Amino acid sequence: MKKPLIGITAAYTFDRDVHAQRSTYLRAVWRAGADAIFFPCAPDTSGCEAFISAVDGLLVPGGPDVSPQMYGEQPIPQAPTTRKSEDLFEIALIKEAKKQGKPILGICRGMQILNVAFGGSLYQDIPSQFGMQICHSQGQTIRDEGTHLVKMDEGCRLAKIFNSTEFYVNSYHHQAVKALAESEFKIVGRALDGIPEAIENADGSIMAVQWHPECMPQEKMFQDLFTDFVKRCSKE
Ligand SMILES: [Mn+2]
Repeated sequence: MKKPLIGITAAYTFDRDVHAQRSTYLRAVWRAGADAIFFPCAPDTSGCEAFISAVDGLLVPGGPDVSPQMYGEQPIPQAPTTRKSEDLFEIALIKEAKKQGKPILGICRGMQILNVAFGGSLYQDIPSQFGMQICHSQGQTIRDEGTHLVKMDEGCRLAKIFNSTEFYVNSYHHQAVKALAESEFKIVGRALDGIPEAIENADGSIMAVQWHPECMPQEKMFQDLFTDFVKRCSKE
């Protein structure tokens, strides 16, 4: 059987002038039995069709804040760092993957920009716009330990993959889904303060989580997310 190929968006690191992505995403995809290539965000979106045609699935990873212009808001002072050109490119990739029927897995920013791509909006900053009952920005140095609980809906696709409806996740986000893109998604998992932590669409071709399962490979249930994704990408 042909090894599936997963496209992963590469982010631009301004201070080093490098397009790159964290190796944890690569390792999670490799462990699941697929190969991976990076998609650098180009200044225009004309290459997206060829990019998506070349792969079996799209992984939309973590990264900087999504520009509030993408959902019709002005930036608040707590969310200063955005790159509109990358947002536009990633949204075009997402729409092309959906058009071509290629599975999409979103992680952290990936979940947020998927929601925005289909018409939803975000909390630009959870502490100032939603509240501070639960810490969603744990220290960056320890990435393989969960710090807050997520409760999943019984019977949703992601709960079936995880074989669990309540578990601890790592958490590195100060933005979150506000208005859900209801035409595409259901919220299927939340933190105990109500912040959305997992979304999926009706046919299961798009799933996304707000935490970083790729950083917790010691938890089999989180690697199972990538195994399931790669398996769905293999079906042709
Ligand atoms: Mn969280």
